[in-house]
Amino acid sequence: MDKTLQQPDSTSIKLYYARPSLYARPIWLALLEKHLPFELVPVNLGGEQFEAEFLALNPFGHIPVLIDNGFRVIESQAILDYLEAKYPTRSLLPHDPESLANVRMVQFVTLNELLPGVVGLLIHNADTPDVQYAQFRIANTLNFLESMLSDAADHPFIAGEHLTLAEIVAGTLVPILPHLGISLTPYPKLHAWSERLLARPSWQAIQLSPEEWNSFTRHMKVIPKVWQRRRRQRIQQLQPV
Ligand SMILES: N[C@@H](CCC(=O)N[C@@H](CS)C(=O)NCC(=O)O)C(=O)O
Repeated sequence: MDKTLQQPDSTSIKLYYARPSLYARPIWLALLEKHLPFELVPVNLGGEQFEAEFLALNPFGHIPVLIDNGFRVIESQAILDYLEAKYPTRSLLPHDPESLANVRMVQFVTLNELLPGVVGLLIHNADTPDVQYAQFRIANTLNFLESMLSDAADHPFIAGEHLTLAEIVAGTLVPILPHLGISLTPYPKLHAWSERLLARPSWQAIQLSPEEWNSFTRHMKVIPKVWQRRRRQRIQQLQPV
């Protein structure tokens, strides 16, 4: 057996995360779907990400960070690729070019369109052009995702029969939209897909309570501005006088 593809021992994988983090949740799901043993290390995003100990792990001060047997990986999509290459037994990526392209499109459209749309909706005030643009980005993405799904019973996932990184990434965000007041009813295939994912043990294991969602949406109104201020202060401190 290729030594680089072996199963980890029970303590070798550590995931630095926060329960509601939309970037960390896909990693958490991938570890569960791959049935890998791992340890969760909570990071308090109220400031712990700016402490020297954490900056030594990720100089950009973001979660998620994955440590596997001493090897450090930052950036959520790089972590997903690493896990897939290192632990391919329960594969989350198709090999045929068209399915692979579909999966990658869904991953990146989710991160580059849907996620900024959702954040825009949470941080801006109602009835402003910023909110209208956020709503447009969300609806545009949901229409796109709806077009990527099929009604066929043997095609329950974006890439067909098997769950992939398309579900791991888009499936972290789409099912929470109803908590943010965005109904999935106009998107019947996406709605059914979302319900299928929510019924899986891995999705249930990472489920947040209504209180956690409320606290997350309240925090999102202020916390990105606090992070930005802390980052500017850090850059000023680093500048030569
Ligand atoms: N591009 C990074 C983004 C990670 C990111 O922005 N993480 C947020 C949590 S959801 C964070 O750590 N925020 C704290 C901060 O920016 O200070 C990735 O994909 O991993």
